[in-house]
Amino acid sequence: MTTQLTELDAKAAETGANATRVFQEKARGTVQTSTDRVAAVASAALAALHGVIRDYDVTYAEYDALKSWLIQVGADGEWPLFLDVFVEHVVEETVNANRQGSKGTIEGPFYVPNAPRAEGETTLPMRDDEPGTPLTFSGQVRSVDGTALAGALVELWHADALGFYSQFAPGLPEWNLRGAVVADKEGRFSFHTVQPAPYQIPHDGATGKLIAAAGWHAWRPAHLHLKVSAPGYQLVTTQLYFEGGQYNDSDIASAVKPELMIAPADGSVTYDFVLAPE
Ligand code: MBD
Ligand code: FE
Repeated sequence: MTTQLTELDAKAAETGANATRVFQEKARGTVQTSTDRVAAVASAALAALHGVIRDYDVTYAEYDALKSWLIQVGADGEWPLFLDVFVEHVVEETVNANRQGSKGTIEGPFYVPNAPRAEGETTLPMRDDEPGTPLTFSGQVRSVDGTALAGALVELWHADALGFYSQFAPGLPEWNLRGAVVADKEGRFSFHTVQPAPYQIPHDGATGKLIAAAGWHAWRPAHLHLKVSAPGYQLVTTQLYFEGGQYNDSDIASAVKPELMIAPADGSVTYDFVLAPE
């Protein structure tokens, strides 16, 4: 007998394996880096770790616990999750410190390229009985000089009302709650979807075990993920959060910014994006 799995059967190791595979597919390129820079960055990273060991008088038992935990992160496929939750926010902040236009924030581990695309307006792919409060999200894409960017691409992906992402949890249609709109002549776009729920890091993987062992909570606030791009402009990867949402002030991934708040009224909300030239 076969049993139909649902998203509630999600296992950290399967989610992690999917995230690892998706990352390997999109990050095939290697970066050209000089030996000087590798030596400088790797030495500094190791020196920072050596400093922690000295400062905290780390024992052999703790060193061995670290080793087995690191091995488990890999076995669970959770490097994309762990790094995006605890490290990516500083990379994003550093890389985009001087970029004009809309605020960005981290991409996270659950973006998949080439989602279904429509012109101007779309309803995200969803199940007939998709749970959740309906949400219409629309806006305009402009350049920093105010010009409307006709043909800009707005990609949207988010968790469902139970907090799970399609292609990473079982039982969900392939492109559930993932889609893209090509902005119209006035740079306008509109998505019909449902509000996502907060996202909880899986308990049964290495990342969840660290969170539990440290007594932290495992939640990200409810959020929409977006990528906005147009030829000749710098792509913005960002997220939008719901004003007053639970965990907005304690996001485990440190990715909430005050510029990224939306407050839907009567099921609708608008948010405009501003892109900087390349
Ligand atoms: C998410 O949904 C997410 O956006 C990030 C950054 C990490 C884990 C899950
Ligand atoms: Fe997310």
